[in-house]
Amino acid sequence: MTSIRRPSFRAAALTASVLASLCISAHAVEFRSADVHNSDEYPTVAAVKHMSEVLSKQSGGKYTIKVFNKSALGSEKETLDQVKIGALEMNRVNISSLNSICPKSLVPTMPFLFDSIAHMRKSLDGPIGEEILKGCESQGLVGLAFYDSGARSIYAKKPVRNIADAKGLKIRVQQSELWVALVGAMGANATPMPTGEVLTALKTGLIDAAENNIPSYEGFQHYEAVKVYSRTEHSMAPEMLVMSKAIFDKMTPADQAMFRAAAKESVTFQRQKWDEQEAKALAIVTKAGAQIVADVDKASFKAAMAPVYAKFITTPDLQRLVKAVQDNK
Ligand code: GTR
Repeated sequence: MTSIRRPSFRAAALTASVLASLCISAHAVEFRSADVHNSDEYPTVAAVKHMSEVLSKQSGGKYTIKVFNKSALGSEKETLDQVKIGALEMNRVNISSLNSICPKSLVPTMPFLFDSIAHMRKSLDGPIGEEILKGCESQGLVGLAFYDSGARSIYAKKPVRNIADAKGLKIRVQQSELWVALVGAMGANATPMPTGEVLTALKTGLIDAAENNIPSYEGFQHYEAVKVYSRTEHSMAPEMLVMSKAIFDKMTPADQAMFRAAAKESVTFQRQKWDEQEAKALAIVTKAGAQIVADVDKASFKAAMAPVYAKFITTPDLQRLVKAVQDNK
C-alpha cells in the first residue's frame, strides 16, 4: 500500500498509462478517486460510485471511476498533492483541505457564514459556487462539484454550551490555518491532524475534543471515545470533488462536458443520501449512549469570529464573495 501513498515512479507510470489510454478513444479507462470515509455507503463515497455508473452508461463503457476510500491512498493533504501533479485522477475532500491551495475555498469554510443548509445549497448551486469551483484550476485542480457535509459541531467529554465551555480545550482541527485560527478564536487550543489519526488521539487523551458533522462522528467511531456532541454548528464547510487538470485537459471537450454533467447529477443523489445518513447516524450514536446537546448559545461563538474574518478575508475578491453569500438568502 505504501507504494501508492505518495507520488512515486509507480504513480507516474500509472498516470502515463491513463494518459496513453485517453488518446485511444475505444480503450476503457478506469479513473481512481480517493476518499477518507470508512463506509462504502458513506454519502460522498456512494455519490462518486453513482457518478461512475452515470459516466459508464453515457460513454458506452469507456469511463468508470473506482473509489479508494478508507484513506487507502493517503490523507486528504497527500492525495491532493498527487492530484495536482496528475499522479491521481480524482479526489473527494472537504473544502478545508483546499484552504492553503486555492484562496476562494476559504469562503464556504468561514464560521457562521451560512444561516442554514438551504442557504448553503442555494449559494453553492449558483454563480458563487461556480466561481469557487473554478478558483482551483490555476492550481491544477478542476472543481467538479460540491457535496453536502451538514454543519460541524464540537464533541468532547463534557457539554460545550457556550464559548466559555470551549476555553482551553485541545480540539483537533483539519490541516488548515483557517481552522487553527477559528478554534483559537473560541479560546481553545487547535491541534491539526489528518482524519485517520483522530480516533486514537481521542482515545489516548492527546486531544480532548474534535469537531465534525454527525455522520462523521459516527462513521469514524469518534462517539466511542467522547460521548457529548454539542450543536455549535460553527461551520458548514462543504465537500468538494476535484479532478486533476493534467488529466482533464487531455480529454476531448465532449468528454469533459460529460464528466461535468455526471458530477452535477451525482450531487442530487448525494444530498438525498446525506439527509438519510444524518438520521441513521444520529440514531446509532444516541443508541450507543452519546448525548446530543441542542441548547447551545451559538451567538457567543459567532460574536468571537470577527478576527478570523479580518485575518483571512483580506482581498477584494474574497470580500466580494463573502458579501455575495450573505446577500444570497
Ligand atoms: C469530514 C469530511 C472529510 C474530512 C473529515 C475531517 O466531514 O467528509 O472529508 O475532511 O471531515 O474532519 O478530517
